[in-house]
Amino acid sequence: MKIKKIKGENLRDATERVKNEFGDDAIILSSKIYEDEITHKQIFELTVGIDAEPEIDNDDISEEGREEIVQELEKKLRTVHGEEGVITIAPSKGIPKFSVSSPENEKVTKKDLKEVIELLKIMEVDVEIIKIVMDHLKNSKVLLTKANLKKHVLAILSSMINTTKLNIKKSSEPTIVAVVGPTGVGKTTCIAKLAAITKILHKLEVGIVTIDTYRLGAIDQLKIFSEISDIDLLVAYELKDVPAILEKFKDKDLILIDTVGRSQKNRNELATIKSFLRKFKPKETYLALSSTSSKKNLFDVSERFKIFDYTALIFTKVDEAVDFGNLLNVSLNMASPIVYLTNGQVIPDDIIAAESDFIAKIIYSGRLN
Ligand SMILES: Nc1nc2c(ncn2[C@@H]2O[C@H](COP(=O)(O)OP(=O)(O)OP(=O)(O)O)[C@@H](O)[C@H]2O)c(=O)[nH]1
Ligand SMILES: [Mg+2]
Repeated sequence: MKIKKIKGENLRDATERVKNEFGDDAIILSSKIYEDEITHKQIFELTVGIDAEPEIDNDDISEEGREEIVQELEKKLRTVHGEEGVITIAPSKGIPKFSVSSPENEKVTKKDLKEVIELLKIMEVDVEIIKIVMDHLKNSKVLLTKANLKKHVLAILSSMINTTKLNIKKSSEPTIVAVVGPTGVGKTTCIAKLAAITKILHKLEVGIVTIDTYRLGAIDQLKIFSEISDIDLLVAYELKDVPAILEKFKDKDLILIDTVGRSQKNRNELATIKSFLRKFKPKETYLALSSTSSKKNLFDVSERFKIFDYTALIFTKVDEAVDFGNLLNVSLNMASPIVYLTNGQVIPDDIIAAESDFIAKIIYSGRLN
């Protein structure tokens, strides 16, 4: 795709110039209004992308052949999960299914592809990622019809979304999982949900450890939950408490470690949490991020929290988010899989095990259901 900047006296003028010069082929990527330094007149500038690809032509392939290739491609794109003999800590909810319902079997046009680009931009998907999606679409353009375009975009998005599961082997060693993250993102709530699911749904022994002795009321928050749900809770006030805690919880299947929320900018405070986690040696460390945060903030947090060597991401508060492109942006940027999404305050209901198809669907639709 070639990028060009077209200027005009006003928006209509600039748009007409784009049309005259490039016809329907141009995709408007962004617009800017500024004052000319010499004339002091307002200038409307449009940045446009010109697609040099030829028209999409899929006449050569029969209907049956096309369907077969589509299925084969989708099979390849889909991430395969699951391992025998392990218990996956996942909520009981089914993942909502989505349907593709365009009856037409016409070829896609450049306009259809432009609409996909616009939609992904609105959903805050990174421009670089959109380019990859479009490249994939172009590679399979002989297969594309109006009816299956959405299905293809979803399959491509899904193939780019890396997810993982919390698998527990019922063995002599407890599985230790820590959750770290900035303040107030929903770490403790998420831990309570995971603890309740592990106990109630999977009938496993679970213990919670909190190292949050800083925030007023933090211990009480978990104490109340622990009493209601009959789940053991221990507090690590100092590093030297850790061995005794591990000894007490040695028969648990899962130990969840709740950490104090800290700003990503405060290295000393993060280092203190790190020194606790070094002692606990968690098998998994999850970075909890709020889906409502800006891309800039999420990139900064996920970069600075790298000191914890986190193994997966939890996106909290998806129920409050207005779009979901950042789930893909951050996960791809940090090469880190997504393990859970949390979608509300209710314990233990509001948690969803991450599934690439589901995340692709919410990114594309901008809706949770
Ligand atoms: N809407 C919504 N609210 C949530 C979700 N998860 C947590 N919350 C709310 O967010 C607030 C903060 O949750 P906590 O679990 O205490 O957050 P935290 O990260 O442990 O906070 P600190 O320990 O203070 O850093 C509470 O009001 C929760 O009920 C979610 O998925 N959706
Ligand atoms: Mg907390």
